[in-house]
Amino acid sequence: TYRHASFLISAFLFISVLILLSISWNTRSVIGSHRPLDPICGIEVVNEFPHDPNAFTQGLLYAGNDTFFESTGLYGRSSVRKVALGTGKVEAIQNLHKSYFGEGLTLLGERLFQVTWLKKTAFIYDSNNLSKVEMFTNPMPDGWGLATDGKVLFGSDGTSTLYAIDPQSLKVVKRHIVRYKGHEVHNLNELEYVNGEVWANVWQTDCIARISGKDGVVLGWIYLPNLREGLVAAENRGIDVLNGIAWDQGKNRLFLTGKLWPKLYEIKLRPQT
Ligand code: DDQ
Ligand code: CA
Repeated sequence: TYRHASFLISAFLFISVLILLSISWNTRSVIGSHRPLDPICGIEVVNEFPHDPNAFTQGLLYAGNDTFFESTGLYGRSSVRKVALGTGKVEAIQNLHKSYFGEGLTLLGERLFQVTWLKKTAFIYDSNNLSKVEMFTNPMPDGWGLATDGKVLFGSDGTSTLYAIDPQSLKVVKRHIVRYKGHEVHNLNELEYVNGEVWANVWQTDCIARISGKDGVVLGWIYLPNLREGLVAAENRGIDVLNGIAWDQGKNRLFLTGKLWPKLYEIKLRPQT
């Protein structure tokens, strides 16, 4: 009957709305969804993979095809390397001269840009074979982090300044002081460009700042002490700080590791409760 049918339709609509609400609740702080991320997020580990425990990770990026490029530091152990996701196997490596301490790394087209610590020397490599194609002078006071939105290079130098560098002229074209509610955020380190934002590890903390590349305003924080503390609890005494954010734009996957960490994590964000 008509009343029967209209009752069924109403019930169906009501249940659909409930399902949609529960889906949007569950995905509400998930990157790539349309809802803005919560200002403070925690994390949940989705996967963990092996990572070279001798890699003093200073730059990390995802290059597609289950492959990372990674820059490592320490004198005599600095490198740029191609690493397989899943196994952590180093598939190709270019070592730096022992006078250089490798730092931030980013990939634009087929060119890998790498800066070094306490020296103005920076390198460009061919990402196909890691051969060195060029040396240039880092236009920032020091070399810490690098990332790119596909147009400019973003850079950090351990201060509160976020730099934008033109990849052709290799000059600074813009700079912003990074601030959270008016307070300067210092020690910006490894960077990653994620959906229009620049994410930065804050050196010696378990925090990632989500920075607006337009004005340097910190839009939110990702708080993740559990990864490093878990490793230390599991007898990994020699490990250093969280460092290394890589974003897989294609599959919306977020990866994190740290200096001398034996593991690399795939994580999801969760609203901090
Ligand atoms: N930085 O990556 C934060 C820019 C530098 C980390 C330096 C850590 C010190 C390692 C020991 C250096 C030996 C001269
Ligand atoms: Ca990165």
